[in-house]
Amino acid sequence: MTNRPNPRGLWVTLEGGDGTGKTTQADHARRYLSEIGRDVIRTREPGGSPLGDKLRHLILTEEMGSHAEALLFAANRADHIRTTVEPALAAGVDVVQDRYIDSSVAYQGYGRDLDPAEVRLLNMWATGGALPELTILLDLDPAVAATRVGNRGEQDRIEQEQDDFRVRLRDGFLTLAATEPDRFVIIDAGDTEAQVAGRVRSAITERLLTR
Ligand code: Z5A
Repeated sequence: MTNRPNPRGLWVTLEGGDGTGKTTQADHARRYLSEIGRDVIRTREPGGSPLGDKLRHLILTEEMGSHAEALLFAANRADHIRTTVEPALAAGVDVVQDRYIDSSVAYQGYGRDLDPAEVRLLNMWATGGALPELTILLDLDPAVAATRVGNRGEQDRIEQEQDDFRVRLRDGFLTLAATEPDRFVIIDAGDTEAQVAGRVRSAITERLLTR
């Protein structure tokens, strides 16, 4: 598959607002990489490690200010990268990851009241500057995404945010993608699951061929 063999695993993150289909597409991506004969793990943030899972529970259930929230996401990420993601990549295993630094910059920065540049800096410090080779941004009209999430029933603390937050969030993600066009691929997530999965596969294949 690769024309220049790379001993490190491929690190792919999926980003976007809630309800854009990241979890669904992370499953497809993991299955695709496995089908083409690659070792792959799937992970997520918040969570992704034993400590991360504890922090996930705190973040999603406790009321807290923006600074505390940003710091807990960064703490989760620092642990997740060092205990799960980096060891896998170093062993040649691909990592398909649901959310990463871009989620913090978009949610805690563009969506809330923190400075996006400061949120990015905090997270780059926490992770030693680790960035994925490919970030797939699933872009979807916030109203459609809200309908998808609403269909699922009970919502967590962050999912209960209002419409203007979701619009700021989407614009924030698109700004991030425009800033790093080599890392990001923007995919229209409004089509059927199978169509979106096809686009995700193409983005991964292309990245494997050019690394
Ligand atoms: N957060 C943050 O603020 N800062 C950070 O740094 C990080 C996270 C890392 C928890 O995340 C919250 O933390 C999240 C962001 C914040 N809050 N919000 N809101 P989470 O991982 O628990 O939740 P999520 O990332 O938002 O995932 P989600 O709500 O489950 O959405 P999703 O993974 O993008 O979508 P999905 O579960 O794959 O699909 C949603 C539904 O749509 C489901 O019923 C699917 O069957 C359906 N679906 C999927 N694809 C399609 C298509 N193509 N057509 C129609 N229906 C579809």
